[in-house]
Amino acid sequence: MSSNDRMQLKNLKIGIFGKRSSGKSALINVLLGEDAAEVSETKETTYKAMDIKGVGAVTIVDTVGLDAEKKRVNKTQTAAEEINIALMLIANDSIELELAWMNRLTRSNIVVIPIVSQIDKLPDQGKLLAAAIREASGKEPIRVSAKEMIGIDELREKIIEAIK
Ligand SMILES: Nc1nc2c(ncn2[C@@H]2O[C@H](COP(=O)(O)OP(=O)(O)O)[C@@H](O)[C@H]2O)c(=O)[nH]1
Ligand SMILES: [Mg+2]
Repeated sequence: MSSNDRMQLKNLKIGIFGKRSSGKSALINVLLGEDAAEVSETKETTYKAMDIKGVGAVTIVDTVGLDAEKKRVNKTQTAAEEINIALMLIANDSIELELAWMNRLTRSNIVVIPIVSQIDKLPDQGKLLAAAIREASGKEPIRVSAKEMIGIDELREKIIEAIK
């Protein structure tokens, strides 16, 4: 399926990727604007409907951690095959696994949006980490904090931009 074909799909799917406890579920909650997803590790892939103003209904696909056991990561791989846009959350400076996934997703014509998450925990609000990701991937990450509601509007705009 080409990138363009994917965008024609009525129900757009946005996958959330990242290691365990990188803040995937918490970010979904703030994107949804309500406590719809549990802020804890999910056992399998979960799907949540969401309305983005000006775009319409999208499905958010919450995945298990990229660093979970192989069997469960395989489920994440399956989920990756049906999405249009990927949010890749990175919460610390060990970024090799995420970069490898970003490469694979991009090669499958999926729009990847890198995100430095939980920036309220980082001394420089994630600026150094964002620079390292930009250097390695050529993509400028969005720095977010679900807890402090930082970068959420910017992320929403980026998603809308990706859908257009
Ligand atoms: N300080 C801070 N903690 C966060 C943030 N996002 C998530 N957390 C906490 O980090 C832990 C893991 O978050 P969760 O969303 O369950 O991560 P997931 O395993 O990737 O879905 C939980 O205790 C959250 O409350 C954030 O932006 N800032
Ligand atoms: Mg989770």
